[in-house]
Amino acid sequence: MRIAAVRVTPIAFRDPPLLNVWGVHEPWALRSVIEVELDDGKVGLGESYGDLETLGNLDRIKGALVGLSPFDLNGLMKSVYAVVGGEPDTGSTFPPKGDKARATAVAAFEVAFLDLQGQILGLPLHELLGGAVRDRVPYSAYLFYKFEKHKEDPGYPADDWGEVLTHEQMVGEARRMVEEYGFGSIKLKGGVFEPDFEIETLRALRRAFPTAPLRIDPNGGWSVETTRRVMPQLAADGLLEYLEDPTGTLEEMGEVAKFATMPLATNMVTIAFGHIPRTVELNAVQVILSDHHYWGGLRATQHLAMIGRTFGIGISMHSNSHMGISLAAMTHVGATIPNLVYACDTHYPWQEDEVTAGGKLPIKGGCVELPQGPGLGVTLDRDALARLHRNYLDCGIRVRDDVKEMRKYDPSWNPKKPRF
Ligand code: GKR
Ligand code: MG
Repeated sequence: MRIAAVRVTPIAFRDPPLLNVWGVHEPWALRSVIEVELDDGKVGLGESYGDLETLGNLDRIKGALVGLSPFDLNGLMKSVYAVVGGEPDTGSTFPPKGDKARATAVAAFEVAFLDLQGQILGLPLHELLGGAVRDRVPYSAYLFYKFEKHKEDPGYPADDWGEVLTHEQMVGEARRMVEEYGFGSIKLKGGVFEPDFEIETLRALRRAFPTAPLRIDPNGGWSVETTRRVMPQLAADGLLEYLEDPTGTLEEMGEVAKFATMPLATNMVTIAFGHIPRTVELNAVQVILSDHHYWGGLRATQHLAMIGRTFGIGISMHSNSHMGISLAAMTHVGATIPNLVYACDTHYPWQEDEVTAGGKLPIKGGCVELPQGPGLGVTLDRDALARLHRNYLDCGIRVRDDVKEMRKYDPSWNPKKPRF
Protein backbone atom coordinates (compact mmCIF):
# COMPACT_ATOMS: atom_id res chain seq x y z
CA MET A 1 0.00 0.00 0.00
CA ARG A 2 1.61 3.20 -1.22
CA ILE A 3 0.79 6.88 -1.27
CA ALA A 4 -0.53 7.85 -4.69
CA ALA A 5 -1.41 11.54 -4.24
CA VAL A 6 -1.14 14.35 -1.71
CA ARG A 7 -3.39 17.41 -1.73
CA VAL A 8 -3.13 20.58 0.39
CA THR A 9 -6.14 22.88 0.21
CA PRO A 10 -6.10 26.30 1.89
CA ILE A 11 -9.41 27.27 3.46
CA ALA A 12 -10.83 30.36 5.15
CA PHE A 13 -13.69 30.29 7.64
CA ARG A 14 -15.66 32.93 9.53
CA ASP A 15 -14.02 34.16 12.73
CA PRO A 16 -15.47 36.67 15.22
CA PRO A 17 -13.71 39.94 16.16
CA LEU A 18 -11.90 38.47 19.18
CA LEU A 19 -9.41 40.73 20.98
CA ASN A 20 -5.92 39.86 22.09
CA VAL A 21 -2.65 41.61 22.86
CA TRP A 22 -1.76 41.96 19.18
CA GLY A 23 -5.09 43.40 18.10
CA VAL A 24 -8.24 41.76 16.83
CA HIS A 25 -9.09 38.71 14.76
CA GLU A 26 -9.79 39.30 11.09
CA PRO A 27 -13.13 38.15 9.64
CA TRP A 28 -11.53 35.07 8.11
CA ALA A 29 -9.25 32.54 9.79
CA LEU A 30 -6.93 30.54 7.56
CA ARG A 31 -6.11 26.82 7.75
CA SER A 32 -5.01 24.11 5.36
CA VAL A 33 -6.60 20.71 4.87
CA ILE A 34 -4.15 17.93 4.05
CA GLU A 35 -5.27 14.83 2.17
CA VAL A 36 -2.90 11.90 1.67
CA GLU A 37 -4.43 9.38 -0.73
CA LEU A 38 -3.40 5.73 -1.03
CA ASP A 39 -3.35 3.73 -4.23
CA ASP A 40 -6.51 1.93 -3.04
CA GLY A 41 -8.36 5.25 -2.63
CA LYS A 42 -8.20 5.58 1.18
CA VAL A 43 -7.68 9.21 2.23
CA GLY A 44 -5.85 10.27 5.40
CA LEU A 45 -6.55 13.76 6.76
CA GLY A 46 -4.48 16.44 8.46
CA GLU A 47 -5.01 20.11 9.30
CA SER A 48 -2.45 22.87 9.65
CA TYR A 49 -1.92 26.60 9.32
CA GLY A 50 -3.01 28.41 6.19
CA ASP A 51 -0.31 31.10 5.98
CA LEU A 52 1.76 31.37 2.83
CA GLU A 53 4.96 30.01 4.33
CA THR A 54 3.31 26.85 5.67
CA LEU A 55 1.42 26.33 2.41
CA GLY A 56 4.65 26.79 0.45
CA ASN A 57 6.48 24.22 2.57
CA LEU A 58 3.67 21.66 2.40
CA ASP A 59 3.44 22.12 -1.36
CA ARG A 60 7.18 21.62 -1.82
CA ILE A 61 7.16 18.45 0.30
CA LYS A 62 4.11 16.68 -1.02
CA GLY A 63 5.67 15.26 -4.22
CA ALA A 64 8.35 13.47 -2.17
CA LEU A 65 5.69 11.58 -0.22
CA VAL A 66 4.25 9.84 -3.25
CA GLY A 67 5.35 6.20 -3.23
CA LEU A 68 5.95 6.06 0.55
CA SER A 69 4.14 3.61 2.79
CA PRO A 70 1.85 5.40 5.26
CA PHE A 71 3.65 3.42 8.01
CA ASP A 72 6.99 4.97 7.04
CA LEU A 73 7.03 7.90 9.45
CA ASN A 74 10.82 8.10 9.32
CA GLY A 75 10.52 8.34 5.54
CA LEU A 76 8.12 11.22 6.07
CA MET A 77 10.61 12.99 8.38
CA LYS A 78 13.40 12.46 5.86
CA SER A 79 11.29 13.93 3.06
CA VAL A 80 10.36 16.95 5.16
CA TYR A 81 13.91 17.57 6.35
CA ALA A 82 15.18 17.39 2.76
CA VAL A 83 12.89 20.24 1.77
CA VAL A 84 12.53 22.42 4.87
CA GLY A 85 16.16 23.18 5.56
CA GLY A 86 18.24 23.51 8.67
CA GLU A 87 17.68 27.09 9.81
CA PRO A 88 18.03 27.49 13.58
CA ASP A 89 14.91 27.69 15.71
CA THR A 90 13.93 31.35 15.83
CA GLY A 91 11.61 30.84 18.77
CA SER A 92 8.75 32.28 16.75
CA THR A 93 5.42 30.46 16.84
CA PHE A 94 3.73 32.14 13.97
CA PRO A 95 4.44 32.04 11.15
CA PRO A 96 6.68 29.10 11.91
CA LYS A 97 10.26 29.37 10.71
CA GLY A 98 13.24 27.03 10.69
CA ASP A 99 12.81 24.21 13.16
CA LYS A 100 9.24 25.22 13.78
CA ALA A 101 8.50 25.10 10.07
CA ARG A 102 9.92 21.58 9.90
CA ALA A 103 8.00 20.44 12.97
CA THR A 104 4.85 22.03 11.53
CA ALA A 105 5.23 20.21 8.21
CA VAL A 106 5.97 16.87 9.87
CA ALA A 107 2.89 17.30 12.06
CA ALA A 108 0.58 18.18 9.17
CA PHE A 109 1.46 15.00 7.27
CA GLU A 110 2.04 12.74 10.29
CA VAL A 111 -1.60 13.07 11.34
CA ALA A 112 -2.71 12.09 7.83
CA PHE A 113 -0.27 9.12 7.80
CA LEU A 114 -1.57 7.95 11.20
CA ASP A 115 -5.14 8.37 9.99
CA LEU A 116 -4.32 6.04 7.10
CA GLN A 117 -2.61 3.53 9.40
CA GLY A 118 -5.75 3.43 11.52
CA GLN A 119 -7.97 2.96 8.48
CA ILE A 120 -5.79 0.11 7.20
CA LEU A 121 -5.76 -1.64 10.57
CA GLY A 122 -9.37 -0.79 11.42
CA LEU A 123 -8.25 0.86 14.67
CA PRO A 124 -8.99 4.30 16.11
CA LEU A 125 -5.98 6.55 16.22
CA HIS A 126 -5.71 6.59 20.02
CA GLU A 127 -5.17 2.82 19.95
CA LEU A 128 -2.29 3.28 17.52
CA LEU A 129 -0.84 5.82 19.94
CA GLY A 130 -0.69 3.30 22.75
CA GLY A 131 -4.26 3.28 23.96
CA ALA A 132 -6.51 5.69 25.78
CA VAL A 133 -6.13 6.42 29.48
CA ARG A 134 -9.45 8.33 29.41
CA ASP A 135 -12.51 7.99 27.19
CA ARG A 136 -13.16 11.72 26.84
CA VAL A 137 -10.88 14.72 26.80
CA PRO A 138 -11.78 17.84 28.81
CA TYR A 139 -11.61 21.29 27.23
CA SER A 140 -11.98 24.72 28.82
CA ALA A 141 -14.26 27.66 28.03
CA TYR A 142 -11.96 30.02 26.12
CA LEU A 143 -13.26 33.52 26.82
CA PHE A 144 -12.35 36.57 24.76
CA TYR A 145 -13.19 40.22 25.04
CA LYS A 146 -14.67 41.05 21.66
CA PHE A 147 -16.22 43.69 19.47
CA GLU A 148 -19.83 43.34 18.44
CA LYS A 149 -18.99 43.06 14.78
CA HIS A 150 -16.15 43.38 12.31
CA LYS A 151 -15.17 46.88 11.23
CA GLU A 152 -15.82 46.17 7.56
CA ASP A 153 -18.76 44.10 6.36
CA PRO A 154 -17.32 40.63 5.69
CA GLY A 155 -20.38 39.62 3.70
CA TYR A 156 -21.88 37.43 6.41
CA PRO A 157 -24.03 38.29 9.45
CA ALA A 158 -22.35 39.28 12.73
CA ASP A 159 -21.90 36.47 15.25
CA ASP A 160 -24.56 36.27 17.96
CA TRP A 161 -22.19 36.65 20.95
CA GLY A 162 -22.47 40.44 20.84
CA GLU A 163 -20.03 42.94 22.30
CA VAL A 164 -17.99 41.73 25.30
CA LEU A 165 -16.04 44.63 26.77
CA THR A 166 -17.32 44.75 30.38
CA HIS A 167 -17.15 42.35 33.35
CA GLU A 168 -20.88 41.72 33.12
CA GLN A 169 -20.73 40.98 29.41
CA MET A 170 -17.86 38.56 30.03
CA VAL A 171 -19.84 36.72 32.70
CA GLY A 172 -22.64 36.47 30.12
CA GLU A 173 -20.23 35.02 27.56
CA ALA A 174 -19.00 32.52 30.13
CA ARG A 175 -22.53 31.51 31.14
CA ARG A 176 -23.40 30.79 27.53
CA MET A 177 -20.19 28.79 26.99
CA VAL A 178 -20.82 26.74 30.13
CA GLU A 179 -24.51 26.21 29.39
CA GLU A 180 -23.98 25.19 25.78
CA TYR A 181 -20.87 23.06 26.23
CA GLY A 182 -20.71 22.18 29.93
CA PHE A 183 -17.14 23.43 30.38
CA GLY A 184 -15.77 23.02 33.89
CA SER A 185 -12.65 25.22 33.50
CA ILE A 186 -12.48 28.81 32.28
CA LYS A 187 -9.66 30.64 30.51
CA LEU A 188 -9.73 34.39 29.94
CA LYS A 189 -7.70 35.77 27.05
CA GLY A 190 -6.02 38.80 28.59
CA GLY A 191 -3.46 41.40 27.57
CA VAL A 192 -6.28 43.53 26.14
CA PHE A 193 -7.07 45.92 29.01
CA GLU A 194 -5.10 47.10 32.05
CA PRO A 195 -4.33 44.08 34.25
CA ASP A 196 -6.42 45.52 37.12
CA PHE A 197 -9.47 45.62 34.86
CA GLU A 198 -8.91 42.06 33.67
CA ILE A 199 -8.43 40.87 37.26
CA GLU A 200 -11.76 42.49 38.12
CA THR A 201 -13.26 40.45 35.26
CA LEU A 202 -11.71 37.34 36.82
CA ARG A 203 -13.30 38.21 40.16
CA ALA A 204 -16.68 38.59 38.47
CA LEU A 205 -16.16 35.17 36.88
CA ARG A 206 -15.20 33.73 40.27
CA ARG A 207 -18.42 35.08 41.80
CA ALA A 208 -20.46 33.60 38.96
CA PHE A 209 -18.61 30.26 38.94
CA PRO A 210 -17.40 29.71 42.51
CA THR A 211 -15.70 26.35 41.89
CA ALA A 212 -14.50 26.52 38.25
CA PRO A 213 -10.71 26.62 37.83
CA LEU A 214 -9.80 30.01 36.26
CA ARG A 215 -6.83 31.01 34.12
CA ILE A 216 -5.72 34.18 32.41
CA ASP A 217 -3.42 34.45 29.38
CA PRO A 218 -2.07 37.95 28.62
CA ASN A 219 0.13 36.53 25.82
CA GLY A 220 3.27 38.19 27.18
CA GLY A 221 1.54 41.56 27.48
CA TRP A 222 2.75 42.29 31.01
CA SER A 223 6.20 43.31 32.22
CA VAL A 224 7.86 41.43 35.08
CA GLU A 225 7.26 44.45 37.33
CA THR A 226 3.58 44.66 36.43
CA THR A 227 3.22 40.93 37.10
CA ARG A 228 4.92 41.43 40.48
CA ARG A 229 2.54 44.27 41.32
CA VAL A 230 -0.63 42.31 40.50
CA MET A 231 0.56 38.97 41.92
CA PRO A 232 -1.14 39.47 45.32
CA GLN A 233 -4.45 40.14 43.55
CA LEU A 234 -4.03 37.08 41.35
CA ALA A 235 -3.09 34.96 44.35
CA ALA A 236 -5.91 36.16 46.62
CA ASP A 237 -8.30 33.36 47.54
CA GLY A 238 -6.58 31.05 45.08
CA LEU A 239 -8.14 32.98 42.18
CA LEU A 240 -6.08 31.25 39.49
CA GLU A 241 -5.49 27.62 38.58
CA TYR A 242 -2.49 28.83 36.59
CA LEU A 243 -1.12 32.02 35.06
CA GLU A 244 -0.32 31.68 31.37
CA ASP A 245 2.43 33.68 29.66
CA PRO A 246 2.20 36.90 31.67
CA THR A 247 5.59 37.91 30.20
CA GLY A 248 7.10 37.40 26.78
CA THR A 249 10.44 35.62 27.21
CA LEU A 250 11.72 32.50 28.91
CA GLU A 251 14.11 34.52 31.05
CA GLU A 252 11.29 36.82 32.18
CA MET A 253 9.08 33.84 32.99
CA GLY A 254 11.98 32.55 35.10
CA GLU A 255 11.95 35.88 36.98
CA VAL A 256 8.19 35.70 37.50
CA ALA A 257 8.49 32.10 38.72
CA LYS A 258 10.61 33.35 41.65
CA PHE A 259 7.65 35.24 43.12
CA ALA A 260 4.62 33.55 41.54
CA THR A 261 2.41 31.74 44.01
CA MET A 262 0.59 29.68 41.37
CA PRO A 263 1.88 27.51 38.48
CA LEU A 264 2.97 29.31 35.32
CA ALA A 265 1.89 27.95 31.95
CA THR A 266 3.14 28.67 28.45
CA ASN A 267 2.55 28.24 24.78
CA MET A 268 4.93 31.07 23.95
CA VAL A 269 8.31 30.59 25.62
CA THR A 270 8.75 26.81 25.62
CA ILE A 271 7.67 25.88 22.13
CA ALA A 272 10.32 23.41 20.96
CA PHE A 273 12.32 20.56 22.51
CA GLY A 274 15.41 22.77 22.39
CA HIS A 275 13.81 25.15 24.90
CA ILE A 276 13.32 22.51 27.56
CA PRO A 277 16.80 22.49 29.17
CA ARG A 278 16.68 26.24 29.88
CA THR A 279 13.03 26.01 30.97
CA VAL A 280 13.97 23.40 33.55
CA GLU A 281 17.09 25.28 34.61
CA LEU A 282 15.04 28.41 35.32
CA ASN A 283 12.03 26.45 36.64
CA ALA A 284 10.29 28.96 34.36
CA VAL A 285 7.04 27.08 33.75
CA GLN A 286 5.11 24.34 35.48
CA VAL A 287 2.60 23.68 32.68
CA ILE A 288 3.38 23.37 28.98
CA LEU A 289 0.45 23.87 26.64
CA SER A 290 1.41 21.48 23.92
CA ASP A 291 0.25 21.91 20.35
CA HIS A 292 0.83 19.03 17.98
CA HIS A 293 0.70 21.43 15.02
CA TYR A 294 4.07 22.94 15.92
CA TRP A 295 5.65 20.44 18.33
CA GLY A 296 6.01 17.97 15.44
CA GLY A 297 2.87 15.85 15.59
CA LEU A 298 1.01 13.48 17.83
CA ARG A 299 3.96 11.28 18.72
CA ALA A 300 6.08 14.36 19.48
CA THR A 301 3.28 15.50 21.78
CA GLN A 302 3.53 12.20 23.63
CA HIS A 303 7.32 12.61 23.86
CA LEU A 304 6.82 16.09 25.28
CA ALA A 305 4.39 14.69 27.85
CA MET A 306 6.99 12.09 28.86
CA ILE A 307 9.61 14.80 29.33
CA GLY A 308 7.02 16.72 31.33
CA ARG A 309 6.60 13.71 33.62
CA THR A 310 10.36 13.51 34.04
CA PHE A 311 10.61 17.11 35.21
CA GLY A 312 7.27 17.42 36.99
CA ILE A 313 5.83 19.73 34.32
CA GLY A 314 2.08 19.39 33.72
CA ILE A 315 0.71 19.15 30.18
CA SER A 316 -2.31 20.77 28.61
CA MET A 317 -3.05 21.91 25.07
CA HIS A 318 -2.92 25.20 23.20
CA SER A 319 -5.26 26.13 20.38
CA ASN A 320 -5.68 28.56 17.52
CA SER A 321 -8.80 28.90 15.37
CA HIS A 322 -9.29 25.41 13.93
CA MET A 323 -11.63 22.88 12.36
CA GLY A 324 -12.77 19.40 13.44
CA ILE A 325 -9.79 17.56 11.92
CA SER A 326 -7.54 19.28 14.47
CA LEU A 327 -10.05 18.75 17.28
CA ALA A 328 -10.19 15.02 16.50
CA ALA A 329 -6.38 14.79 16.44
CA MET A 330 -6.06 16.75 19.72
CA THR A 331 -8.65 14.51 21.34
CA HIS A 332 -7.00 11.25 20.24
CA VAL A 333 -3.60 12.27 21.53
CA GLY A 334 -5.01 13.94 24.63
CA ALA A 335 -6.67 10.65 25.54
CA THR A 336 -3.30 8.86 25.57
CA ILE A 337 -1.40 11.29 27.82
CA PRO A 338 -1.53 10.27 31.50
CA ASN A 339 -0.27 13.64 32.72
CA LEU A 340 -2.77 15.75 30.80
CA VAL A 341 -3.72 17.29 34.10
CA TYR A 342 -5.55 20.41 32.91
CA ALA A 343 -8.51 20.88 30.56
CA CYS A 344 -7.24 21.75 27.06
CA ASP A 345 -7.79 25.01 25.19
CA THR A 346 -9.91 25.09 22.08
CA HIS A 347 -11.20 27.91 19.90
CA TYR A 348 -13.78 25.49 18.48
CA PRO A 349 -16.91 27.09 20.00
CA TRP A 350 -16.02 30.31 18.17
CA GLN A 351 -16.11 28.55 14.78
CA GLU A 352 -19.39 28.33 12.88
CA ASP A 353 -18.04 26.62 9.77
CA GLU A 354 -16.86 23.03 9.57
CA VAL A 355 -15.08 20.99 6.94
CA THR A 356 -15.75 17.50 8.33
CA ALA A 357 -18.77 15.41 7.31
CA GLY A 358 -21.66 15.56 9.75
CA GLY A 359 -20.82 19.06 10.97
CA LYS A 360 -19.16 20.11 14.19
CA LEU A 361 -17.99 17.52 16.68
CA PRO A 362 -20.07 17.75 19.86
CA ILE A 363 -18.58 19.09 23.09
CA LYS A 364 -20.66 17.78 26.00
CA GLY A 365 -20.00 18.11 29.69
CA GLY A 366 -16.95 20.16 28.65
CA CYS A 367 -15.46 17.11 26.93
CA VAL A 368 -15.03 15.61 23.47
CA GLU A 369 -15.66 11.87 23.33
CA LEU A 370 -13.04 9.81 21.55
CA PRO A 371 -13.93 9.41 17.88
CA GLN A 372 -14.39 5.65 17.46
CA GLY A 373 -14.16 5.14 13.69
CA PRO A 374 -10.87 3.89 12.24
CA GLY A 375 -8.02 6.41 12.22
CA LEU A 376 -9.02 9.96 13.09
CA GLY A 377 -12.68 8.99 12.87
CA VAL A 378 -13.62 12.04 10.81
CA THR A 379 -14.06 12.38 7.05
CA LEU A 380 -14.27 15.34 4.70
CA ASP A 381 -17.42 17.09 3.59
CA ARG A 382 -16.25 17.83 0.05
CA ASP A 383 -18.89 20.49 -0.55
CA ALA A 384 -17.78 22.28 2.60
CA LEU A 385 -14.14 21.97 1.55
CA ALA A 386 -14.95 23.55 -1.82
CA ARG A 387 -16.95 26.35 -0.15
CA LEU A 388 -14.23 27.14 2.40
CA HIS A 389 -11.58 27.03 -0.31
CA ARG A 390 -13.66 29.52 -2.30
CA ASN A 391 -13.71 31.74 0.83
CA TYR A 392 -9.92 31.54 0.86
CA LEU A 393 -9.64 32.57 -2.76
CA ASP A 394 -12.08 35.45 -2.27
CA CYS A 395 -11.13 36.83 1.16
CA GLY A 396 -7.75 38.22 0.15
CA ILE A 397 -6.10 37.31 3.49
CA ARG A 398 -2.92 35.31 3.03
CA VAL A 399 -1.23 35.72 6.44
CA ARG A 400 -3.01 36.36 9.73
CA ASP A 401 -2.56 40.00 10.77
CA ASP A 402 -4.42 41.03 13.94
CA VAL A 403 -2.42 44.28 14.10
CA LYS A 404 -3.55 45.48 10.69
CA GLU A 405 -7.14 44.58 11.54
CA MET A 406 -6.99 46.56 14.81
CA ARG A 407 -5.73 49.63 12.97
CA LYS A 408 -9.03 49.71 11.10
CA TYR A 409 -10.62 50.55 14.47
CA ASP A 410 -7.71 52.57 15.86
CA PRO A 411 -5.22 53.90 13.28
CA SER A 412 -2.75 54.73 16.09
CA TRP A 413 -2.78 51.13 17.45
CA ASN A 414 0.69 50.14 18.64
CA PRO A 415 1.11 46.40 19.32
CA LYS A 416 4.22 46.94 21.46
CA LYS A 417 4.93 44.40 24.18
CA PRO A 418 4.83 44.50 27.08
CA ARG A 419 1.78 46.69 26.78
CA PHE A 420 1.37 47.00 30.55
O1 GKR B 1 -6.46 33.52 18.82
O2 GKR B 1 -6.27 35.45 19.74
C1 GKR B 1 -5.97 34.27 19.65
C2 GKR B 1 -5.00 33.70 20.63
O3 GKR B 1 -4.35 34.69 21.34
C3 GKR B 1 -4.00 32.83 19.93
O4 GKR B 1 -3.43 33.54 18.90
C4 GKR B 1 -2.96 32.28 20.84
O5 GKR B 1 -2.05 31.57 20.07
O6 GKR B 1 -4.76 31.19 21.89
C5 GKR B 1 -3.44 31.33 21.82
C6 GKR B 1 -2.76 31.39 23.17
O7 GKR B 1 -3.18 30.69 24.05
O8 GKR B 1 -1.78 32.10 23.34
MG1 MG C 1 -1.54 31.17 25.42
